[in-house]
Amino acid sequence: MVERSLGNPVCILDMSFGVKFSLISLLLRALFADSSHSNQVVLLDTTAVLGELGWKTYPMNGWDAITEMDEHNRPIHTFQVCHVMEPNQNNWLRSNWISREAAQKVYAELRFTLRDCNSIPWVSGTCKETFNLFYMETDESHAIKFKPAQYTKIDTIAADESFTQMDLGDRILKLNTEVREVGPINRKGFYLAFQDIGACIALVSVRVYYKKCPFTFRNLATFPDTIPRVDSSSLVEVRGVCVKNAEERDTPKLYCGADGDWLVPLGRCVCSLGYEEMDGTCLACRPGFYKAFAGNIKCSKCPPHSFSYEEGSPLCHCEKGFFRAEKDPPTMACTRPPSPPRNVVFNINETSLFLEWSPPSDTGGRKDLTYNVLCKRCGADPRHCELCGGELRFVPRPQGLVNASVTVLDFTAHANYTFEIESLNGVSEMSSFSRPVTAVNISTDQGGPSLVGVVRKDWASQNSIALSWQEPEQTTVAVLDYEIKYYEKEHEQFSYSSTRAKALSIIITGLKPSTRYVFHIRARTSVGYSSYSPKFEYETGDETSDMAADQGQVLVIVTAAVGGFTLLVILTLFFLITGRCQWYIKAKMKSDEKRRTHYQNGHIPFPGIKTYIDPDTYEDPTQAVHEFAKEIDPSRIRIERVIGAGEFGEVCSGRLRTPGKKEIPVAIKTLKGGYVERQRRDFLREASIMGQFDHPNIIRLEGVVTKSRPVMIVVEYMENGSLDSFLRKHDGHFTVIQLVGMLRGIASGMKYLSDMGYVHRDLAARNILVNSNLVCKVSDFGLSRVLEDDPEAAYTTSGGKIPIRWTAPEAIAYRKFSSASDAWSYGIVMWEVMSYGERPYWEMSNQDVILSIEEGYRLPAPMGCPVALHQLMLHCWQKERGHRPKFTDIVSFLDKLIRNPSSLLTLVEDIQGLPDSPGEVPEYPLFISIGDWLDSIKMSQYKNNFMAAGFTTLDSISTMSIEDVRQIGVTLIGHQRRIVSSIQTLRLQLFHIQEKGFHV
Ligand code: ACK
Repeated sequence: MVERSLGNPVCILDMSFGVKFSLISLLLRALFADSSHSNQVVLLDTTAVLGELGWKTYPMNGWDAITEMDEHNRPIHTFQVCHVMEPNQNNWLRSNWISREAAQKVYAELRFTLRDCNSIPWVSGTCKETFNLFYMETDESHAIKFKPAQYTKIDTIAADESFTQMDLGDRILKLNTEVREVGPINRKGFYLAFQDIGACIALVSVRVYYKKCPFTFRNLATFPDTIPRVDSSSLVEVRGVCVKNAEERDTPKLYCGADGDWLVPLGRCVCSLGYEEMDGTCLACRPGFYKAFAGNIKCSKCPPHSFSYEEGSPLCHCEKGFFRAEKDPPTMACTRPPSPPRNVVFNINETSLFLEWSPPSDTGGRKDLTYNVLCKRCGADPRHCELCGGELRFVPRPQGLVNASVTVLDFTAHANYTFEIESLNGVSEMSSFSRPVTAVNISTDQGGPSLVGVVRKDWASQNSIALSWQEPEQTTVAVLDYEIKYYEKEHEQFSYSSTRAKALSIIITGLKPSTRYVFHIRARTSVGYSSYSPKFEYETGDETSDMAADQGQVLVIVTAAVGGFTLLVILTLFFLITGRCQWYIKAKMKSDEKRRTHYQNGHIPFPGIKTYIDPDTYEDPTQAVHEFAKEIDPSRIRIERVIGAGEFGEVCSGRLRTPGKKEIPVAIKTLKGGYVERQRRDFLREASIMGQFDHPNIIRLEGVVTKSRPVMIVVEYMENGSLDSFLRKHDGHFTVIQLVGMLRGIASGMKYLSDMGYVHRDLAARNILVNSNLVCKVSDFGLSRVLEDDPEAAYTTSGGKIPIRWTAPEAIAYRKFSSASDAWSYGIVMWEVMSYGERPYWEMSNQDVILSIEEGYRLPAPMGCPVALHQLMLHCWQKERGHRPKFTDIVSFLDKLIRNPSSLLTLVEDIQGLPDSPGEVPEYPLFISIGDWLDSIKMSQYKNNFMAAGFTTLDSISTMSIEDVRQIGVTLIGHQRRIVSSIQTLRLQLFHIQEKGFHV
């Protein structure tokens, strides 16, 4: 190992490097000083090693270790080799053992300069411009002898830029940086080795690191340092832990991506009772404040008549004399019992006493005011009272009165009563003070003594009771008539009835069967009413009690029934004869009607465009197939290869001959033997659908074979198979314009389908086929019926389930499939295309996908995705389905992009790096039309004004002033301001985007 200082050059070329070391050291310090790698864990950094590096060289005179001190007297370790004059070089430099630590995937970043061979005279043939990087994994951390054969090659490293003698003269430094993945490494550590085979290199620094998702706070939860998986397509799901004084609302989760980025925040923690959120932590509420619910709300001031002395109070305590009822929310002021009622007045006649009062002057701060009325009967001395018995009736009731009045019935004549009325509210029970009442004394002088004694029941039927009573024995006054009062025993307080009788008996009719009634009777005399008789309870009879009813009536009923039955038989026979044809006509009409309404239902056919007809509306599915698909003679088909397995049988490729035409390649879907009729129908259903379409971006049906076995569907052949696997196979191979071209084709096919009123329901890259010219065509028209007819089938179709990741939320939630839900799926297809067949939402579970969509999460832009395309995706994924673009808008937007390819130059990564909001992803406009923009600021009513004035693009409005807005007819000043302020924001965003070459 050679370590030496600078002033000792061994050859011209060494000297060339020597001249540059001070430059390199300065540059290195600068480079590393401002590069922050928060998601990298460094295992080795030669620029940070203070002592000797101790790396080994083989042979000894191959690589040279040069250590220079920087201005802070810290060593800078570099290695150089430059034996370009001598042939057959094989110089090795080996690092020390590097511990793997927790890494699953390790990276080595090399910085080096390399001399251009052409700039060195006389070296042609021997001089090289590359070196090799090797590694060897081992658990042994020292004393390993160097044996080149044990090392595995990682890569040949070439310089992006080499320097010449002239550069040296001009003191131009051309430093190369190359990063390589080391491994896979499963042992405890490894060595790196650098093999030179005759180049002129200075290895200036080596940094070895692995990536991690760094400890982070998100939604009041902490997430630990997490090492990504080796497999870059799968994410690590990490559960967060709530910060102090916070609790889980939905399990907080993040996913750690391969590059050490945290993705897809789900769930959250919320501050507990008595704590509020402040800068990502939960702080205790101050005294005088409280927080009664867990959640991200602020602490509130204690409500009136309550206080809190401590910090972190979940509740405020009531002041003395104030209370909180059990069901009172903590946000409510503390309250107290009400003052007594005021101004009691009464009104008495022979039968009833009406009491009325005014509400209390102080309700105690509550609305749940009620009243209780207590009755006392007093003697001549009002101090000697006793509680009234049950003889009095209160309507509606004596306690818990909501209105400030009550009617008292059945009081005794010539008596003194005292009624005490108290007011109560929800906290009266809590107060230990005695309750204030308002009392009123009333004497009932109006009534006379009771003249009626016993009231007898003579008989009872289901609906009537006959009563009788005795004539009063010794009365001095003449009885004019009797008043009979009665009510259902169970519903006493609700209502009563009364009737009059001149005689000493009465039949009361209109009663309910098997019901107990209470009766009492009083006499009306020339000097007024007597008191009521005592109460008598009698019950009406049940059905059996009417058995003795008039036999004649029974006979009439039986005769009528027999007659009715005969009539029924005659009528039935009549309908049987005439009804069959009626039924047939109706069924036929229904089927035609169904077909007709399908056109009308929410879909207005475009003039000149055919409308899709659901084959299920045909009574006979075979008729539908033959209406829309040609029958092919199987002798014209030559099957060549099996290319896959379909839902119903093999998919083959082959050739189709048509007389007078060129033979064409076709794909042939077969229906495997042993099928049941339903499977045959479902299989051919796809042909009935496909046969109705004629568009360059919809898979073309050549015909069907139904009259011989096997049953077949013959379609055009698509050389590149399905789009998802095609893209995965050709990861990164296409230009953005090519990808946009594919997307445009799919959108155009979908526009055709939606114009025809057909909803696909399973639009996904796997259901798009690609031909040899990269033309994409929509296929797979099988799923829709299964999903529509059988609610269970959503989970049991060929794919197994409703395609959650591709399906719009309203279609998942309540099966609202429409062209707008197809637009959502189209957005997902865009994402699949731009990520070369990545699985949407990666390894997240379906449940998590649904949840995260609900929470507003949307797929981020795939790497290298132009802003304009991600915008369009986001537009397709609007929650409100009416806000999603129509396929016709999508096609014209993509056309614009294709016509103006510079609009695709700005990638989402570029925008995210804009300087406005350091560390954060700035919002870029999610609108593609004036209409969307106006919708978003709730100014949709002005769409026509903008259009009429010629403002049709976002570009065009960016310079509008308040005066311009006024001139196009926005008269309200508030609306003018809102529009102009939104334009200003938009202008800023557009400025950034247009700076980078993007135009909406
Ligand atoms: O991904 P692939 O190659 O494309 O595998 C599937 C397989 O058959 C089962 O569906 C392929 N396939 C289906 N229809 C066609 C077609 N019209 N042309 C070529 N390949 C097709 C599909």
